Amino acid sequence: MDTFWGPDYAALRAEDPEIADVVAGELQRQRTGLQLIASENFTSPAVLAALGSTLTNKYAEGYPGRRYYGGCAEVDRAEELAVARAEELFGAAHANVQPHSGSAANMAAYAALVQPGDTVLAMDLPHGGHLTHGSKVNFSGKWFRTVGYRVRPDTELIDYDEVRELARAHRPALIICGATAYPRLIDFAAFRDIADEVGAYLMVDAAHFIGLVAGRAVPSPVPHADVVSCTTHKVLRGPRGGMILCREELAARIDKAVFPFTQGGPLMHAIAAKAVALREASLPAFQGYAHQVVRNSQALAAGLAAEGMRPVSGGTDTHLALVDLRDTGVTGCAAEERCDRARITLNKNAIPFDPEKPMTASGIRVGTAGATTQGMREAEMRQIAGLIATAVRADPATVAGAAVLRDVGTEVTELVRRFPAYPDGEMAG
Ligand code: DSN
Repeated sequence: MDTFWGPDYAALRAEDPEIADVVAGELQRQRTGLQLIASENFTSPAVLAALGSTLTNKYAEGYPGRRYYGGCAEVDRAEELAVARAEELFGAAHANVQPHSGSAANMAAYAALVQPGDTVLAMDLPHGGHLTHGSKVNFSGKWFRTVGYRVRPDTELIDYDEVRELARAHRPALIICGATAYPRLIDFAAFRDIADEVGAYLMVDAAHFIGLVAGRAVPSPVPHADVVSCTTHKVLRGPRGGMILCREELAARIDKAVFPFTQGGPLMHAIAAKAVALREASLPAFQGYAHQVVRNSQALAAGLAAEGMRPVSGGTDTHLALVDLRDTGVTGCAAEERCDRARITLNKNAIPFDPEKPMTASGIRVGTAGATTQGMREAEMRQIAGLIATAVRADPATVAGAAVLRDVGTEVTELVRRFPAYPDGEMAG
């Protein structure tokens, strides 16, 4: 019963050398560079094993015990374990682990809670929200009447007074909080109070910070929200995918909204991998990890501030920092490119009230989930802050700047060699 037919890189190399090169090249990139994208992490070998398993072959439309296909006994066990582990870990009455992604989870949550044309109040994308929070280029902005709230210009914190005023003025059916580029804690109780005052549902998009909730490093939205949507691949360190937690009364509506309304067959290999990640996140070591992610983020933000790169809102309470580069005279776009040449992967990001277009942006976003998985701590974060600052100020169009970026790249390679991602994961073939 312990036979395992897992990833066979030698077979991939023999059958499809072009894709084998991609897989090997990406592993090499992840191993030799510094990964600071705030929404990424390094999954465990156990998660990868479940992802690369024959569960991907199985169709299982429906839910455990009520599938549209035969042969689902094994995958039923995987989904039951994932659901039970999610409910236990987050203290949620109900979990749905089938959403293929965070965006798919959000679409299902909309489908369960509101009707096209209803008013939705959510955070403006340029202030840290997400495409699915009402962007005009997304279903959310096309099918719903969306109203955006922002951060305050002085503190760069969510303007709860504005949220309440907008809620009173527009009477939304749904209020969404949760963000992709907001470094501070969100006052879920305040949002609950506002939602109750206007009779709206409250949905918390916890995609970014659900892993910190699992590790007890930040407060949980679950007691306050009607629905919590999330991803499983960020700080939570699972496979790429989504998940929804909700109150018992909404369980049937959420399940129907995921399947059959917005999705067909679930990705059973991904669901098994979610179960593995949820178990890992329930272990005591994960709490230490989550707290270290936040300490590292704070150390990185402080280090960048010391280098003349201002953290938006003055710092961070979470796994990410948003950094205003205007004092350096370098755009977010240029900074991303320069860091990339120096083997530092991060992303340009709009800052609140950004004078630049989104594809140029005045800021960068950095996150510490991956580096912390590698074992880095505050001392390395201070070193990384110096490396980022040096890279951002080095103009690759000049001979001197290009040399500086090469030197930073060498230092990055030496740093990550001390903290290898996948140290035993040699590629075969
Ligand atoms: N793309 C994700 C992020 O980087 O935050 C959100 O969907």
